[in-house]
This record gives sequence, structure tokens and C-alpha cells, in this order.
Amino acid sequence: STVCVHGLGYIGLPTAAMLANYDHEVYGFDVDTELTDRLQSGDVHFDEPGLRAFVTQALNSGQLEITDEVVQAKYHIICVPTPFNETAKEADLGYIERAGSAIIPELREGDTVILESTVPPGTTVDVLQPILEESGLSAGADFALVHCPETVLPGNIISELQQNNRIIGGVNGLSTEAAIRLYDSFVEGNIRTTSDATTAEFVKLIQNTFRDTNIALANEIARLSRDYGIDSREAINLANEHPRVDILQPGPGVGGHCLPIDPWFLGQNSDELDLIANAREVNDNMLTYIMDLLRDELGTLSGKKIAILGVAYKGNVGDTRMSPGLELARQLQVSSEETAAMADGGVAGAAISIHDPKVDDATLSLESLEATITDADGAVLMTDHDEFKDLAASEFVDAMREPVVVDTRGMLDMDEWKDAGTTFCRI
Ligand code: SAJ
Repeated sequence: STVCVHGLGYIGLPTAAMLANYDHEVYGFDVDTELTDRLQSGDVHFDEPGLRAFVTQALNSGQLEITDEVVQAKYHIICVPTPFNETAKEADLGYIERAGSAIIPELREGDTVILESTVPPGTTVDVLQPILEESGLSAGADFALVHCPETVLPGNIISELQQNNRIIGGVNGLSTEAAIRLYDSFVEGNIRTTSDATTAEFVKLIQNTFRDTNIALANEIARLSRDYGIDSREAINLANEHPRVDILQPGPGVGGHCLPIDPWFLGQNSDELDLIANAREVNDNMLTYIMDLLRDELGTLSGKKIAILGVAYKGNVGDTRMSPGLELARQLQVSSEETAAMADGGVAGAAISIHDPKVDDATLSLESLEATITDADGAVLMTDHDEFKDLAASEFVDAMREPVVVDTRGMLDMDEWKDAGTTFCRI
């Protein structure tokens, strides 16, 4: 079929290439003409294993065309961002509204419009449908309208696009059927359907909320464990021996563009967020906890140099969106005047240095590992990159002014690091 993919980011670009590599005639559309120019020459703008080759294959076969105009097509797939407005605690649906408006002139009877972006429950029916119906066509009768949430894990996008189970929620049965025909052509997982789009939207949000809440539990367990002088990771691993217990790993809090945001979407049209909102706070407060761990050893942080190892939001990716490492850097540098507004009210005022072998970002003044830890008073391991498994305790002891090391990912061997002479603590 002909498919027009709207939005060529983390989801849209791999999806467009996937469909093209499965012989659909695909038009990848984006409003950002600088981006479409780059993509036309096969220059992929973000780091994802295998993606460049995958996109190149699609372009070379002639099945994928990158365009800066919306194209008439049997299927329109909307993969635009839904940024979160921190202050209003609300999703910004502007990109979806603009994508919907751009489809109107190209929409024909028998076409299918699929929303993949993560959205607050009700968006497909209450926001997108009225816009599309300005065409004079009616959803469910003249054209199919569905929500089919994306579920791929950054770092593993291409294989999860194929392997994951998908949920399709159409505004009616005919809509659902139309979307199944498209996804069936490349999805190897199961395709599950629901009779309404709002349920599909809700399901996606509770999946990410489950993970965020589970991590919050792990983080609270880590804090409890410290008070009892035990190792939280050993306790969690043993607890998970039970056939019906599956606790995730504690860490520096939760980053990325999904888990820290999606739980709030559930509260957009409801007042019922309680545990879910608390879990968000528990995760965000891990940064305060890390700064308290540093203060326990260093006294004040004011004027101290803290080395931050890892500003990607998770291991082995170069993505820094909502990253705990960057947020820690920000909070450590907060001066006394600004501190009043901070959660813990404590004065930080530290100097920071940052090392991340996976991140490529000129705005961050990243340094080599050696420069980062030289003369530092504290070092915090924030991201579980494979490279960090090989960190050598002796190098830290030699380079740092005071070898206080906080391992928020449980990657380093505690006994070895203590024996080497560091003041070591781990979450
Ligand atoms: N994290 C922990 N402890 C853990 C696991 C993760 O602290 O045990 C942290 C990570 O370090 C990271 C954050 O959580 O900061 C999120 O990482 P992640 O790997 O859990 O998830 P994302 O954000 O990369 O991708 C999630 C996935 N959702 C679920 O697994 C339910 C993915 O499948 C979704 O497609 C994606 O969100 C999305 O786009 O919604």
C-alpha cells in the first residue's frame, strides 16, 4: 500500500523504513526541511543501532521517499512528538493537531489514519477525529481511524518494531480491520485489538506507568536498605526468586522521553493520580538523595568538584532527554540564591565535570574520563554504559582530590573499590 508517515523521529523514521523494506510505497514526511534534506542523503540524525543501514536500504530500494509535503496515501501514520508541559502538567497536542490539519486536503474515502504518538486518553476521538472530519468525511464510515501505540525500546528499535505485540484500537471494527492489514505485513508479534481507541491509548500509558512505579518501589527499597545496612540489589535479586515477584533495579531516577512523562498523561482528564504521582516524586527525588550521600562524606558541596559519569538517560544509548545525569549536573551547580526553590532547600553550589563515552553533544563540554575525575572531590556513576564496567578504582584514587565514589547503578565491585581506598557507596 501507499503509506505517508508523519514525523521522522525515533518512531516515525524506523517505521517508515520498516514498511518500505516490506515493499510498501512509503513517503516519509516531516515539517523540518533541514531534517528532510539530511535524510534524503541517508544521514540519520540520531544514534540507534542498525538504523542507518536500515534507512539506506529503504532509500536505495526506491520504496522510501523522504518528502517535505504531505502525500495522498492509503494509510497515514502520525508519529509526531507530544511534549509535556511541566508547569501545566499537560500534554501539548499541537503537533498532533497540525498533523491532522495537514492530512485534511489529502484524505480520501477508504483511507486509514493511524495515531502512534503517545497521548492522553481520549485524544484520538476528541482531538484528532474532529479535525479530520473537517474534510467532510466521517471517521469509521468514510475513513478508518485508529490508535496503535508504539512500544519500542530505544537501543533495540528495529527488532522490537517487528517482534513486539501490538495493540490496535479503532473507532469502530472496520477501522481496526484496516489497520490490522497494514501491521500484519511486518509485525511478527501478536496483534491484539480493542473496540475503542481510548482503551489503546490508556493501555500504552499504564504500561509505562507500571515500569515507572516498579522502579520507584526499587528506589524506595534502596533507601530502606541503606538504613538497615544491607545491599538492596542482593535483596531485590533474592526477592525476585519468588515466582510472582519481579522488582526492577534501583538507580539515579528515571529518564528518557517516556517514563517520566507518560504517567502524568493519565491525569490529564482525571483527578485520580495518587500512587502514580507519588512514584514520580520518589524517582525524581533520587537526585536529592544522591546529593545527600555526597554531603554525608564531603560536608558541604559548595566549592567542591563533582565528576558526573554518564549523562545519557540509560546505558548504551547516546540520548540525553530528561536524563538524571544532566539534571544532577544542573542541581549541583545551583547557587545559594537559587536553592530556596529546590526541593531539599540545601545549598549545592558545586563545580561539575562530565564524561560520557556515548553522548556526542557540543553544548555539554564533555571531557575525557581522566580530565573529569582529576582533582574531583566526588564522582557519581549515573549511567550503566558497558564502558563503565571496566573503570579502575586505582585510577580514581590517584586522580581525585578525595576519592568519594557513588555508584547509582550497582555496576562496580564494592569490596574491590573499598579495598582500593575509595569512600564508596552505592544505590
Ligand atoms: N531504569 C531504572 N531501573 C530499571 C530499568 C530502567 O532505573 O530497572 C531507568 C533507566 O535507567 C532509564 C529509565 O528507567 O533512565 C527508562 O528506561 P527504560 O529502558 O525502562 O525505558 P525507555 O524509556 O527507554 O522505553 C520505554 C519502554 N517501555 C516499557 O518498557 C514499558 C519502551 O518499550 C517504550 O516503547 C518507550 O518507553 C516509549 O516510547 O514509550
